[in-house]
Amino acid sequence: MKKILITGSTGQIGADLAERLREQYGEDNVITSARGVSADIPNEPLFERLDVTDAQAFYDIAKKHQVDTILHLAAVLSAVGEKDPQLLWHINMNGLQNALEISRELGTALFVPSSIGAFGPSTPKVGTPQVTIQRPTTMYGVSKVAGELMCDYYYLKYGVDTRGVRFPGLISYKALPGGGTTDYAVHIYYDALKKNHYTSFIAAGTKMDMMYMPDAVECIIDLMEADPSRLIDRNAFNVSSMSFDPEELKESIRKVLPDFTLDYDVDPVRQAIAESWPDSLDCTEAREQWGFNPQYDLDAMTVDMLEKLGQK
Ligand code: AKB
Repeated sequence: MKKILITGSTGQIGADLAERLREQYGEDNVITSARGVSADIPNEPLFERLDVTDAQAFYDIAKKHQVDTILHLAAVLSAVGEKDPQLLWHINMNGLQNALEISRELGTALFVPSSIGAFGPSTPKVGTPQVTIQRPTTMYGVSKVAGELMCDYYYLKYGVDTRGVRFPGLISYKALPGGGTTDYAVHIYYDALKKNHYTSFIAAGTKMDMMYMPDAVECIIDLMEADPSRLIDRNAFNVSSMSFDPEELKESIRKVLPDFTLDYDVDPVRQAIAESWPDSLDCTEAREQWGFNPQYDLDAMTVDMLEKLGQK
């Protein structure tokens, strides 16, 4: 990667990723972009307003900055998608189609995140393999499976350098997530510091894969910098660094805040989504093909989250 365009850069991943990429590749080589509906559009010199469903505008920005890599993060998440599946399909699939076509025309590499949402109730729940049954029951999942296949197709048919991972729930102190099922695992830290209490919309006993954002950011860089001759798979690699349910997360927080309490007001929509997803992914292929090596486990993440959020 030398010159990089990030779409959806004001979202949860983009905020951390842009900062890290500027450190590594230089300020002039990271172009951030987002639709501009958010109140806090960043005051960055290389920020572009971009609706990824506008093919011409997307192409013009990629061409103007002569980027060699597109990190396509703009997407609607799982819980919002269940409220408005048509909107999700429009943004996630038309945005992806544009990213693929632009990558084909301009010869850029393309990173597209998939998700644990690409799996469904008939997928093996524990030690979920890289290649397995993918019959998701959410529109988010449908778009992720279609997206993985589209990216593979463009690689096989046109030689576009597409790469992707299946992200688990991502936890960050910099930006809040925007309407996913795993969001409880971020909100809990904010409420732990503010109220020493959290009411979870996900039920006790519901395990999901998770990862701390610094590891997710390194994961994107490592995959995009990986020697292509080592990649047997491309779209998309299972990645995860921990798997827990709300009770295990509570116990981890209690090691730092002993009086923290947790109760439940379960949201049936997000609970059903969570139950349809795996408990724990098998990440062997990511480790072997490009050296996936996350640094944070649950307790290390909890200590860092509470410290950094406390400073904020
Ligand atoms: C969501 O919950 O929708 C996302 C995801 C796991 O892809 N965080």
